[in-house]
Amino acid sequence: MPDRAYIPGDEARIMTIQRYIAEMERIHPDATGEFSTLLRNLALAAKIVSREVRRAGLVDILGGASLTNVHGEDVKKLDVFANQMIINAMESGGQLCVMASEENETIIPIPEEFPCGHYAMLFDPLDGSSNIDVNVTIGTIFSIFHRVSDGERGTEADVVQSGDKQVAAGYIMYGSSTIMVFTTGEGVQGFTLDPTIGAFLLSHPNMTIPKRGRYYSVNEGNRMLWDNGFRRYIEHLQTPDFESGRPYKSRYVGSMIADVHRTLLYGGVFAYPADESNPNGKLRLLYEANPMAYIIEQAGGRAVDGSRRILEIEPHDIHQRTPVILGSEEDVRVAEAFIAGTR
Ligand code: P6P
Repeated sequence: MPDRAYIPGDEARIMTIQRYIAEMERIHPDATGEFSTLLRNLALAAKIVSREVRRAGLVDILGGASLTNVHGEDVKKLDVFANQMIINAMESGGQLCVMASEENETIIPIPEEFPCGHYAMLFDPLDGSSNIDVNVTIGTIFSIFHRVSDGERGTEADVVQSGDKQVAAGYIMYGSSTIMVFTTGEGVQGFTLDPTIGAFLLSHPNMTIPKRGRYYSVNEGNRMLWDNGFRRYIEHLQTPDFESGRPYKSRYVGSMIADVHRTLLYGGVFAYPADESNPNGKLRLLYEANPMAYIIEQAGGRAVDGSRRILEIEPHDIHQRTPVILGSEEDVRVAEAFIAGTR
């Protein structure tokens, strides 16, 4: 595996996502190829969604559809397209027994005409969709489990599992470039789409998050709604103390993928804590918090709900919410101390 990013002209060292998956299969003799095929199909869906996101402003796909999703939120046409594209790309492959999506109230069964596989996948087809019309970075988040049910078809139990049981998780970010970042439990790899050849190329091998950063990322419009401990934590970050690198810089896109990706690369903390209007937090545990927490922990960081690891939370509902504080380990532990009142 190359130990540095791809350099143009360095063709001999091009590592496409296909070659990477094949390499992973080769070094895991028990690999059946089913998981590899699943990742390849997901990469294909990502390329198609990426193409539509890039064209959105040109083919009048912008603007709200006359639909709302299960949460009563105005669903943009691109959400609908991305959701259906991913379902179409994944349901026929034979690797999945069931899916679940932010856009669907209940599980998405695999149609009878297709074989049932050994995996279950949850996804947020287009996270940050409120930013679609203003051309701000959005993305797809996914979380993959082994199935646990043993019937003919998959069930809700296959997707309502704790984050520690994920076998893979990641995101595709449609930003200045399209990048697919994922983990299969052996570190975090980033692949950037080269649209001229339609291939994802390994651009960020073995991603690790700095142990501490200089950025915090939170919606400060909720400041008066936070509990006292979290508010004191943010004030701590804003208090000048040049020896300890404070004040931190504030960065907030409003698309979880963009804010988490920057935190992964630069360090610091991203948070959407509980507040008076969102007592359980705003972000969804199964298809937003869990996959991002798996990525961050695999990169050497920490991801909590304020008092425990997100990946330990025992879920009860596909769409349940959780507070999220994730990022550099040292930064998150300081946040936890303020929330616990020990600082
Ligand atoms: P707010 C986008 O709608 C999203 O689900 C996440 O991507 C993002 O982190 C959060 O909500 C933004 O929420 O309340 O700051 O607009």
